[in-house]
Amino acid sequence: MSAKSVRLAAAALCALLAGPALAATDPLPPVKAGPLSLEVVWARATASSAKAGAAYLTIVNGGADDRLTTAASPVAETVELHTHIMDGSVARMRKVEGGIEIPGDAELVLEPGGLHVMLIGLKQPLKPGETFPLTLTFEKAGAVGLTAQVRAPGDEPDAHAGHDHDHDHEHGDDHDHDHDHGDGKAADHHH
Ligand SMILES: [Cu+2]
Repeated sequence: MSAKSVRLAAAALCALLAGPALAATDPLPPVKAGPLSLEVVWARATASSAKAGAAYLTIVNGGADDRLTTAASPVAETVELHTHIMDGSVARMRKVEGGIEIPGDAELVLEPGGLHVMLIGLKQPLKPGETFPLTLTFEKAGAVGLTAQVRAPGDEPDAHAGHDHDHDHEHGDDHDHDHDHGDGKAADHHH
């Protein structure tokens, strides 16, 4: 190989390596299970020391009521269905007993700060750009095998893309200031 072609090859390799980090992750096609459509299945990237992670998705139900009863994934020792509750001004996670209700003819979004699939005892860090299998079992629709995409901060889907972000941010700032004199437990809320 000539020196020139080596340089070209190196440049092509650099472009290849830089590409995925800069490009937004396109969601995988929806997975259908009876009247359910399971869309934008993703998880937050985790630090190498993290023992837990969380996965999210959008469930569009074009039929009757159903219930998400269990979840499983080979990347974690235990997978639970969680929600967040407010304990005073502090958001805490809580396991959803009996599963997550999936109302008929409606769309349910599992997202940061709300309902989520909790991955406990991660066997390896969740790295941006990687995918992992996630099985959700519904009372009526049965077990559905999905592929979750690990997304970096800044590449997370926004279920509220139509909302006014500037307003949300201003509100969030006000909230922080109001609670400056409060407790330090706000950090308890990891996702
Ligand atoms: Cu949780």
